[in-house]
Amino acid sequence: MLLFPTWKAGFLSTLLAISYAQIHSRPKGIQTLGSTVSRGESIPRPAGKWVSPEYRWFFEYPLPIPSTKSPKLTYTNDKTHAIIDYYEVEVKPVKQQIFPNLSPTELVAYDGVSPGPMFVMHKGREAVVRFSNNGPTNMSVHVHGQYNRAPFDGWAADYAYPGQYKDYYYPNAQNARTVWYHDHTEYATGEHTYRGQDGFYIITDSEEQSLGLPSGKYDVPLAISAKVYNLDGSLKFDTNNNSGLWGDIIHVNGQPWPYLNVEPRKYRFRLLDASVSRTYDLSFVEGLNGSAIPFNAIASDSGLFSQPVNTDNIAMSMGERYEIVFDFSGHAGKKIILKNSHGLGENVDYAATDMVMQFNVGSSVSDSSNNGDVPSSLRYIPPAPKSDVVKDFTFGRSDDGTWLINGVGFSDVEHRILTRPPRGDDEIWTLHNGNGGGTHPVHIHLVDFQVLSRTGGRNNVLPYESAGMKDVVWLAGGETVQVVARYAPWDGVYMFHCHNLVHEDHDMLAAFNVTQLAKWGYDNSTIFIDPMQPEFRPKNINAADYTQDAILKKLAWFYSSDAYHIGNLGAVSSALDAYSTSGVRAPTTSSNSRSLETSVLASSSSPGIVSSSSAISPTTTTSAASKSTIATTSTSSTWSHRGLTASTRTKRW
Ligand SMILES: [Cu+2]
Repeated sequence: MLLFPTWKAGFLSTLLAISYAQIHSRPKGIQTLGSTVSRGESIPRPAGKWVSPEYRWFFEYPLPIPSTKSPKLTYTNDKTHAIIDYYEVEVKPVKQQIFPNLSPTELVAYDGVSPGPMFVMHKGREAVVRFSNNGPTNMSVHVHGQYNRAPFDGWAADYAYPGQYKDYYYPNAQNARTVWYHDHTEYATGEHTYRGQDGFYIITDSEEQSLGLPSGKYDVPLAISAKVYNLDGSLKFDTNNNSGLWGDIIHVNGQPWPYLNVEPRKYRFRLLDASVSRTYDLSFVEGLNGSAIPFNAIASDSGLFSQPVNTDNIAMSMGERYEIVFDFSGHAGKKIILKNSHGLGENVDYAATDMVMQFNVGSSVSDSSNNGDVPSSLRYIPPAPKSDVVKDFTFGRSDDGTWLINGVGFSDVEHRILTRPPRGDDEIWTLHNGNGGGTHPVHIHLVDFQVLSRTGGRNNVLPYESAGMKDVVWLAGGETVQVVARYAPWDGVYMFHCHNLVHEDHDMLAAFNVTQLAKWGYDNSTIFIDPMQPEFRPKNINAADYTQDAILKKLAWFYSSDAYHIGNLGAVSSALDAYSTSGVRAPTTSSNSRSLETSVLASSSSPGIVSSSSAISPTTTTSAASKSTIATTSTSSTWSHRGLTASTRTKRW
């Protein structure tokens, strides 16, 4: 048996000391923790390896809770009373004190806070968020976990330069879920996110609210990330020869190893792995020889499970979210540590990367509402659809060190659209971990999927992976994973990629094109399929666009575009259901999709600045009611812009 007496008597009192013996002796791989935690007289002081300056303030600073963003104004349509909430976020540099003994750390963050302000969206209320780039680098914003139309999905080449802004139009039409927003700029997503551009975006709905889950101050988002610092307190971005950036300083909501004072009752925690490359195996432990404390996992990336999953650990990779309900009621007056296990996957472990944060449990409960048992039934999730369409994607490293999907990267402009699912089709994608090994959290934009199988590696689907719908699946070394999704509700070009952001940026990012189904009655005048569609591109910041009048006009213009209208969405879903069960499948390629792709390729290989001649001219000349997405052959459109005239539309679609 190996022994690692790594904790020394330290300098602070009353906290816990952790013996690493059992942790370090475990074989590699994901396991339930049987950790050894001993109560000592002093703070645990890791004697292991540091890359950053040694951090010594464990559990001394409180967990920051992101503030909830408020809309600046709200648009209401006169006729339909539909609502669009309008928000403004500014990307800007900020200095944040991370090390108490070093200079503040320079970040570039949403509203100058990292993580950024938290959006709490109510299902059924659309939103437009204007992101203004007053930072030093390009910016593209992806709301990860929501089916945005392609021009608002943060396409990597659709970036705003410093001094530009972009309006992102969001549907908020899906079931309650923990979504997050982060930068997605081509070849720079990792560094931009690392330096501060991420935040929570939560969708709630009445079904979720009726469940009596812990809410308000008992519903806590926890974004976990890992970073490296230089001696002067600045961030160090070292990708280790593009293998990964694991980081030795663990942050929760931007604060290294924080504490949270809790009451002895139930809490809902929304866990997010916001790290560049670090995966986690999380568990809660208390006291000497404490074993992992069971809790209920209730949701993952795409919302609530059908029923809670009792577990004593959660293994998660980058981009994944898991929600849990943890009950502190049996731990009054105690300290509970949220731990991470060492020896996991491809991680490089450092002195204190096996600790995340601490909960100081008080002795009394100030509010006992929503503190009952987790309901045994949380929501209906349909069984995984059957499909005989199986597509293979291999995530591997080429000889020159580049990370690719089926040998293709995002810089391979002519080939990066790897597949063309017909709109509404159910497809099984088989994801293989290929050359070069590595851990690849695979994120597919647009869809919610179900994890069907995992062979090799861990060789099983974890109970909390199969209990709900997801948008990221962890493809660890040696593994093959199958996921099934319906490629809906929108057509258009979307990305899928590895969420190890170092891999993504070098160059494990590709695309798929959900193709239209003209023969099923879809209106071919529908726009939004080109993520580089000119009128939605970023614009130069100018005061005239920020007046209330200009904003309301813009919102009316968005509303008239009929991008998401709920009534139409219902019709789309019904038509897709009918299509999907009809057994008839449309061709997988068409001249239409090909010519669209030509446009995408051309626009994304250009510098991308929108000239003033193609600047947006808000119009509200067509009522929404006249623009049905379904069952019309109308080609009328109020949209006129460079490259999408009526004649080219006919040719392209
Ligand atoms: Cu990867």
